[in-house]
Amino acid sequence: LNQKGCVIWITGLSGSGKSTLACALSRALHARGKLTYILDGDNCRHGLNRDLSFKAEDRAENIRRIGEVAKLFADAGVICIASLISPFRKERDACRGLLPEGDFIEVYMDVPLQVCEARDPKGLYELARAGKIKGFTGVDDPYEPPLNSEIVLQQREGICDSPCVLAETVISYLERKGYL
Ligand code: GGZ
Repeated sequence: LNQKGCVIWITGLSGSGKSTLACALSRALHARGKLTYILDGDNCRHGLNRDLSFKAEDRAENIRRIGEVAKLFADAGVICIASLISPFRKERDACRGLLPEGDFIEVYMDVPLQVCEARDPKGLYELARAGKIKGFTGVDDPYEPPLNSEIVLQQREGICDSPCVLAETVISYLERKGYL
């Protein structure tokens, strides 16, 4: 396997486009002959993390476990794409600390709550506003935006790039840093 592993950690609110970017990025990397693996928060919650709720300590544990597994993939030379809300700075930084300098690439989906809420792909914001889901990130649960992400993908109302364009931004970064 002629590739260097790393972790691309995509953080942001529900509906900010994390999973969509993960998918587009994975395809673009496959097209370049690279081996990738996506660890998606929502998917992992059906298996590895099915014992975890959305209360703060369980979210922290969700982040920690995904960070540890991502590290294993990176050690094996895979480009591991982790996409989960990961609302806490401290836990994201702890995951960064598991990897050699440079190998943890944080991508912040900088999308205003109003834009995510207008998209509401699964109708979860509506349920949260109606009080049918308690502790929903951005509504009545915190999200701590990253302060020093390697990549910030800013989307604004009416100014949203396609997933392919966003993926290309990440690809360019990986090229510049010698991962591709
Ligand atoms: C936030 C929730 C919640 C609450 C269910 N808060 O956009 P989605 O639907 O498909 O992905 C979200 C997913 C969040 O799981 P993560 O593992 O990424 O979260 S964390 O990193 O905070 O542990 C959302 C859905 O689960 N979902 N309830 N209360 N998102």
